[in-house]
Amino acid sequence: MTNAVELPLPEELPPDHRSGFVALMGKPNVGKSTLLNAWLGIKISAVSPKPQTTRTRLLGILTRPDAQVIFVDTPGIHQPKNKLGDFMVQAAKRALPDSDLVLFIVDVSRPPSEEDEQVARLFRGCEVPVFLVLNKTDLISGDRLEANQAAYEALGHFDEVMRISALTGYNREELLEKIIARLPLGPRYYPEDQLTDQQERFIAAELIREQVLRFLEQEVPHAIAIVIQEFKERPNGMLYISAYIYTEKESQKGIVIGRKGAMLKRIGQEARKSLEAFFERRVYLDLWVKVRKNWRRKEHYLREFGFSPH
Ligand SMILES: Nc1nc2c(ncn2[C@@H]2O[C@H](COP(=O)(O)OP(=O)(O)OP(=O)(O)O)[C@@H](O)[C@H]2O)c(=O)[nH]1
Ligand SMILES: [Mg+2]
Repeated sequence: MTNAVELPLPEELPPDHRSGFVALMGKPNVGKSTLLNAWLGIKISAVSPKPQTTRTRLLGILTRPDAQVIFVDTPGIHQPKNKLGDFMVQAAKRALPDSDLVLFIVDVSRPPSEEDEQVARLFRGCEVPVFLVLNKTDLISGDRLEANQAAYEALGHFDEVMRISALTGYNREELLEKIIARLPLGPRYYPEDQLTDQQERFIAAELIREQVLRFLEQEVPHAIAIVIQEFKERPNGMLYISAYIYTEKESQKGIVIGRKGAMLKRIGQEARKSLEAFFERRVYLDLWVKVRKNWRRKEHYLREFGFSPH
């Protein structure tokens, strides 16, 4: 009798297996998170038509027999107006030194702005390959597309330039193949069934915040933080999630709740649908609205809400 435990054999990977970290960088609202979700085939990163949707760095892991690509979704780089903005821009910039390849994602339906130039400057002297990804080609064609493309290409030296549409799928797989071909030979860093480095609670909070961004206007959605209080599976298989929606002011709390609670109900109904789709089971969602005065300017609140520098 021995106590020896039989260890599983290391996975058999082909000798030309490639892997690495691919940073998705760019100014807000160009489609970074949309592209990540499309490649993974599941929504793990919040998407909205409003700028500054993504607030923290998050990994999306794509595993195939021949490669493992670890995408790093980052907040859009912009001129920060508060401590949350500082945190977001720092989180985005920190993705650069750790990456094996960078995707500089732009919205080619519009000409470059000062923010695009700011992002392009980060890549100067960068040692890893940088691909210029011209997204949203479904919105533009002809001479305007040519002119915008030329203006983006003038922002730096790029190892690859590609027109895509994250939304329609145009050139999406072609770009993925080009990315993989540029990655170093290497092992799988994560188990094949792992999709992200974030916990389920984080994804749940983001799916709720996505609905807040969808239904509320102007500054209100940006002044929101979601904190999951309880995340439990009930014996009947239903997932029970309760969350606090924090606002910065009493007036914003009123807007989130809406007349006779109508807005909160709407947010809750839509969030429940996307939570059920993600977790593949029935969800009971309990939402509460609270105020944390000017939380985006206060270090201790940022930490409490999970935006800590490390
Ligand atoms: N027409 C069109 N719209 C797109 C495309 N890709 C993304 N969008 C839209 O652009 C908006 C912003 O998309 P996001 O993926 O949230 O952009 P982001 O770059 O992650 O933005 P931040 O997180 O704020 O930095 C959403 O309304 C998307 O539906 C595309 O290829 N074509
Ligand atoms: Mg995003």
